[in-house]
Amino acid sequence: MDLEFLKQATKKELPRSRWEHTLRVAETAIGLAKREGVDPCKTEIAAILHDYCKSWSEQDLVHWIKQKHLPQEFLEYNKELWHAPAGAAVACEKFGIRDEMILNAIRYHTTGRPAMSKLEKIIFLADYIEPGRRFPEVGEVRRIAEKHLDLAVLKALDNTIIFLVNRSQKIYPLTLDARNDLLDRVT
Ligand code: DGI
Ligand code: FE
Ligand code: FE
Ligand code: FE
Repeated sequence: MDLEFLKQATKKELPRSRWEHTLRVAETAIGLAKREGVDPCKTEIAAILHDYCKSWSEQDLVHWIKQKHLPQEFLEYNKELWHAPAGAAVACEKFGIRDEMILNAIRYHTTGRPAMSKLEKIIFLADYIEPGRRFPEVGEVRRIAEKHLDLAVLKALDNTIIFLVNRSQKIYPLTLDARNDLLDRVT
């Protein structure tokens, strides 16, 4: 699949601010990929497509989750999660991407999961620390990310879980599983 084509298609699909976020995620992710010995071409494709479904209506996302037999339990959790599995399905069906490394990086970029690949961690982390992110906790995660991929992903998961708890929101079990798994790996 031609990268320029993917870029133009995604740019058309997203509002300007979300497209600019996508470009910053790609740049951040490629930097991490080079350091971590991960294929920068795969990284760029995953980054460009990661939020492809972000501006879809709730109705369209529910339709895809049902139609494409994505995990139905998503529907019981935060709507913010839905664009990630939908994005992986679109990458496969609309753009013909069959590389499971890329599809999983898109699929798990919001929730995380246990035993994430390096590419999955890179997309998850780049999404969290790209230079447009302004929340107070991001600086610490950026600093950790300069040296330690796992510790930075762990900190981002901690922060997201705390954020959700403080807002009395549900936490998708895979996010808790991802944190538990990383804790075991880093200690
Ligand atoms: O799509 P983006 O805004 O670039 O970022 P994202 O795909 O990482 O979405 C993150 C949002 O999802 C963030 O505001 C927290 C929210 N969220 C809701 N429930 C959960 C969750 N994030 C995780 N990791 N786990 C949840 O259960
Ligand atoms: Fe996202
Ligand atoms: Fe994220
Ligand atoms: Fe994103």
